[in-house]
Amino acid sequence: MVEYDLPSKLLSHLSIAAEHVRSHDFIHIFSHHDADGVAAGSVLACMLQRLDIEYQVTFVPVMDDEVLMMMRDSHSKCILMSDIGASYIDQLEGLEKDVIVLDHHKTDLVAGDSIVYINPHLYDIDGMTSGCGSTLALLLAVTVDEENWDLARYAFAGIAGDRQLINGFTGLNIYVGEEAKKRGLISVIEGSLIPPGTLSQSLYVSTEPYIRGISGSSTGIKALLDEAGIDQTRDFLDLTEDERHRLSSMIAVKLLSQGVSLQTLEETSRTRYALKDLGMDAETLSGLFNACGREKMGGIGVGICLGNKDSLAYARELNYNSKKDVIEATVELDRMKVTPMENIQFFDSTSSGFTGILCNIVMHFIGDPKKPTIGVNFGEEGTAKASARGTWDQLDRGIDLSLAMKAASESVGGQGGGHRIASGANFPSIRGQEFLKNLDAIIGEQLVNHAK
Ligand SMILES: [Mn+2]
Repeated sequence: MVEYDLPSKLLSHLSIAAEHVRSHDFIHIFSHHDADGVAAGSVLACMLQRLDIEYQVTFVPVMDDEVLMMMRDSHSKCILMSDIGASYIDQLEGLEKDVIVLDHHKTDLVAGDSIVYINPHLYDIDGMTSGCGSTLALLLAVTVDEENWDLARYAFAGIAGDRQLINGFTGLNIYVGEEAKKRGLISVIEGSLIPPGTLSQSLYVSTEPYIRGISGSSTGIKALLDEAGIDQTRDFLDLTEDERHRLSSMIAVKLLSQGVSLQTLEETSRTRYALKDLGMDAETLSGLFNACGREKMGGIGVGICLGNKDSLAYARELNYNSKKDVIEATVELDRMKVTPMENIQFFDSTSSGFTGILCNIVMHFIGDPKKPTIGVNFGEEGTAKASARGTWDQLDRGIDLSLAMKAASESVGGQGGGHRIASGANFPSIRGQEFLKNLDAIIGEQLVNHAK
């Protein structure tokens, strides 16, 4: 059992926030619209519902002046923010309301005295890896009432959404994880390559892993499961250990013959966390919250946390439909082939528009794992949008996609940048070939300079 104590400053901030919450009869929650934000906002809404406090929830794509205006115009005297707020923390006092901010994004801005501001960075905890919006929302909910620990299951979906479960629990998530395990709310499932969910569906829309001939193919799935001796209607969570091993090994063989790297196999077969009574794991629920947020229906997430079965069914359908669009675009791309250049590989995503998503899939499951993957949407009005994805291994060999995309796009009158491992660029569509040629050369130089 891992012992982890919450920082005392955090505990005192949480009890101040809880007191503020209890003093209102109507609270307006504002949260981000991604999986973490939807989970966090929904956990908070559920907390207020149980306190019999009236509430309104607004999910937003980004914190900006318009959102600030909405907060000012809100009929509530109390604004409770989750997964947003840090970037505006110095301006919130101007709202002249009771403001509570639960955010995990790093900023140098300082909060006004009257703002209740909770952020892992304030306690020297890394908010990028070790505590997110949902972690903080749950901590507030259980500070208000210990009975709210059941909401940990939904918070875990948010934590998974911000990819804070990838390397096991760290920081604040250790505390939340251990408490949730102790209460039997989450259980650890050993990693496998089988996509979670009902097999006939989860294999069909599976892009992580994308299994050539299986993903997007009902006949392929039937043949695979017949050979494994497993019925298509079975759920990943109900498989026996033996069945799980057998099916996972069969998928591994397929992926290896497809050219997938061992590292990707390892990353894909990561540990899963099953959520008690919900019949799914944290990443799956995260996908549902994400789909709700993206479709501007974050309120469905609130319904899920409140235990509404229709909300859950609706979110499942939303998510399945969007995944179906992605898998169809992936199968099509796999058929069309990715174009190899000397140091990079390239595909045209104009017809689907899923540039970033396809880039990840190509990088890990379709293309050459040695070369960075570039997707270009030649899109509307003469401006092309490109995404680039690399692997840690490529970074180790000297590749920096942030610098390369910036230089290549600027060389053709565009702009770009981002992270070393993933970045983007815009440039005039008609200069697309020139852009790719320059990018290929720049990556080549990076490799040569590193090798020296
Ligand atoms: Mn977040």
